Amino acid sequence: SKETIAIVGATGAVGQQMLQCLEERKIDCNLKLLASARSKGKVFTFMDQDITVEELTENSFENVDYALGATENDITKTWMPWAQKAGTIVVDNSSAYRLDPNVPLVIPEINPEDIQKNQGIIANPNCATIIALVALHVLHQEFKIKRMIVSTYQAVSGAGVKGIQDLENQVKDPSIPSQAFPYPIAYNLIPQIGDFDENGISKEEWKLQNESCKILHDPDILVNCTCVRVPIMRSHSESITIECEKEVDVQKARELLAHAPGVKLVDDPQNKIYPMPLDTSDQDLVYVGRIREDLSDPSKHSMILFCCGDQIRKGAATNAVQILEELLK
Ligand code: 2RA
Repeated sequence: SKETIAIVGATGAVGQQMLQCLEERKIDCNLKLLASARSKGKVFTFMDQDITVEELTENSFENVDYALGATENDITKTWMPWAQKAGTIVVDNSSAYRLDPNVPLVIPEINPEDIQKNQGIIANPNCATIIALVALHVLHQEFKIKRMIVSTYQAVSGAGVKGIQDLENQVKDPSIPSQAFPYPIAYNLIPQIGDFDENGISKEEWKLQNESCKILHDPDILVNCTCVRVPIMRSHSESITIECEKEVDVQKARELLAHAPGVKLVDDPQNKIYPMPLDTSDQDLVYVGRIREDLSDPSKHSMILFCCGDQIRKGAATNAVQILEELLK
């Protein structure tokens, strides 16, 4: 019989993308769409069937085999116990459980073996982490990364539908105030994503450090990250310098990336070929380019690259659905 799968937070940017990914990847199932009371009754189509959004309540997970979580942390923490009580296995896109030692944190191209260790919850990494590590994984295997210095250029979609609306509104009328950001985002950059700690490091900046160590099973990786919100709709871009244990070989790096899972090598700068959000949006690959030796490091242990990936797809929904596919095998 068909599995019953629920999308929790079905009407948000990520929840809607999860629905599209399930259909694209032909995951035939009994689909349940759960959301807040104000979305109850909305109808979406899945596999040519009309499905009506139900209000998320304590009993929503009865007879649900798997759930894809697409709600913010505080909401996720209210319904997760209901899902666990019902025996539903959850792939959660919030950051609530990512660092919990009992919860696998998974990018299927990197550590799929961790999925089976789950005790009911598998966490989907942060979008900026997924996009960076899909690009870096093969380089870590070859050169062993000691430290990464990252600047991110994060799309407004990371702040959900409100973030998308802010950019759409302000491009037409810059006087319209932001709902999702502390300042106007059109024609601007905001070097803050999440609250700052006492060291002036934002919540988003800590995620790359903490999640990379867990996903790569390497507690020694050091990350220096600056996360910036940019007026781009749905793709995150990242400028990354890696300092490695071994001497780096840029040609070798290109060959590895050309065959790396989830990666598209887009690297011919002389011909103006490099990753850009307009090319990466609404598809699942992480584009990697601008690969070059870091000539500021005389030890030849450092290399620089630039990558872009769709935040709603590979940065969230697609990665979660890939984890679900592994669970369904
Ligand atoms: C953001 N990565 O971009 C965070 C959450 N999606 O806002």
